[in-house]
Amino acid sequence: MRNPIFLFVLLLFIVCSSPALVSSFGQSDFQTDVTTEAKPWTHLKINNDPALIRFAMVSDHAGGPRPGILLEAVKKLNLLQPEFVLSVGDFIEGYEDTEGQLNTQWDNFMKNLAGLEMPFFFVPGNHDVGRPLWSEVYRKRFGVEYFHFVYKNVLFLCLSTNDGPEKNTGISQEQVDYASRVLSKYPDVHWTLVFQHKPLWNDSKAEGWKKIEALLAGRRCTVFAGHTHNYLSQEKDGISFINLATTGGGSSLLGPESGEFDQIAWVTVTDKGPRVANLLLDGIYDKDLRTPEKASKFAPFARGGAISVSPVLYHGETFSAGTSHLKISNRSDQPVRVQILAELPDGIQMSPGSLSSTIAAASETEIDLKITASHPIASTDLQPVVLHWTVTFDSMDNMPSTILCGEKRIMIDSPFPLNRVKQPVTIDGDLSEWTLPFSVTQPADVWHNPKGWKGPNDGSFKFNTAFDDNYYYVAIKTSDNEPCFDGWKYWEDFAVVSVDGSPAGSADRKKNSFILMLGPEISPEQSSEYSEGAIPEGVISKCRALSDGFEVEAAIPITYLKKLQGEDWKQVYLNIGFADFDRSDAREGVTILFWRPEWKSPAAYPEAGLFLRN
Ligand SMILES: [Ca+2]
Ligand SMILES: [Ca+2]
Ligand SMILES: [Ca+2]
Repeated sequence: MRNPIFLFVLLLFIVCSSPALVSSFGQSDFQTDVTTEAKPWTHLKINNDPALIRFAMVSDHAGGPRPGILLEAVKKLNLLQPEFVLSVGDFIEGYEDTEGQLNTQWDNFMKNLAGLEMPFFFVPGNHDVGRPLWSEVYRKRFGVEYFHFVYKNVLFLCLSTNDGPEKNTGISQEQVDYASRVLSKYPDVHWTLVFQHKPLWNDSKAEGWKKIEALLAGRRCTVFAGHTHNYLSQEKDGISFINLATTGGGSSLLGPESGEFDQIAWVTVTDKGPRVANLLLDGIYDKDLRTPEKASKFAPFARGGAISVSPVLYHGETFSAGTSHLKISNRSDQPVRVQILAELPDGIQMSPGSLSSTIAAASETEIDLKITASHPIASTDLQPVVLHWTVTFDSMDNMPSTILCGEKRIMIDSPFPLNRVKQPVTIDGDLSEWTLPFSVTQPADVWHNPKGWKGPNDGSFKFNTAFDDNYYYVAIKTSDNEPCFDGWKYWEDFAVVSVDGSPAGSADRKKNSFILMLGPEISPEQSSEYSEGAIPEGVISKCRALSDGFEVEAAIPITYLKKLQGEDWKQVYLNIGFADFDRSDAREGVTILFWRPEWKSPAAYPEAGLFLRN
């Protein structure tokens, strides 16, 4: 094929006859059959610049070490597949006086590191080289304590911060001279990355370091250290100084905000410099994060079904005492530790008040919880008892324990009298004709996003319900830290009113129920579009926005109840939910706070929300 014209024609033929080839993007590895003008992607500037460097870092492993962490880090580094791994020292505990003892420690460390699939670069810490003998052992294994390498035009300068007299903290003049020579040799590298154990930039007496810092001035440079077991990122004179947390070193593990956590740092050197992603070791999982086997073990607890409580049911206008039945089923093949702490409403005691026990594999436990009021409490004021539960599956194979937690609410419930209205009701969104004796400061259910409800100041409500010859009424006033009425559907505040006019003993009392969505910016059309069940003809409602929530009045024609139960209708089931969206808490999202368990919820019970005509 020596004819260049033939070759050109052949190429042209190949390009024109295969729309799959996206040669115009210069992405010869990318092929597709999408030929439409609109594309199912944003653009094709694929992030695959061969100049990119992607490496990982580990931090301190000594000082009260947890040796299982390094093994875990090695597994997780292999999952992440960096090009290589850097470190900032303190690999072994040190503090031994013989070469043999030190070598035993190194052998253990190297054994744990052996599974790492990519190169690992050693930068020594005070536990590794902080005494002359330790330094001697280190050099026998690793040759030098400070060194450099250049990779893809980036200078990696690895220093030793235990290079003072007698191997105390400091950087010797010899090492300063070395750094100076290296920096002069590579004045124009794309970036300079410095790795050292101690963050000497915070040490005013670190003379050797000060000289190196002066040499770094004006360079595109990032400096990494460890030692403090406490993450801190600082900026000084255009240089980033990053102090990593731990990878197995002593730590209270209080979490990212306190800087105490086990980590891998993932560093990508781009054309604009390094981008650092701090990955919590506990946040990296392999593909078997959840398998059918694990799902069957944890799901009953995760969904809350393994722990159940019965409601405390009574009759009368005040509550004084009752019993709830708590049942915990462990269907897994290992014992679980269960802790339960009760959050009690004012004036309520529970015995026992807390529970801490181990439930054997494939077994269950049952316990009676005696609930008493220190003085009779009006039914309309009663809030549920909240049981905060924690279930721990202890670690089986040197991986973190699985801790699940959640809440169960014990409802204290009685049928309520349904009264005639005290004075005529006008459906105008103004509740001045109403008293609102029902107070909901602790919901029975927090729907959608349980963590999104921060307590009564976030969302609570009061309501009342009554009837006259023409209508059955509901009036609600919400209290909200952040009223929001300009969203869409769930992304704004509104009330959910569920009504069931079925007669007593009805086989399926949900069959005749309907749900109204009522909010200041929710139109009747919107309400009927999203509501469930057949809304009876003639329902009227009005809402009014307030600075701290909203008010709702709704009237349902009494014919609805008469049709289902006859002229002599006797009862109605009611539930009310306050759907609260707060713009400043969009992360944890919308919550629906239900007065009684939602009728479809597993926590529902037949007597929930029953009103008997008075
Ligand atoms: Ca009114
Ligand atoms: Ca709120
Ligand atoms: Ca709100």
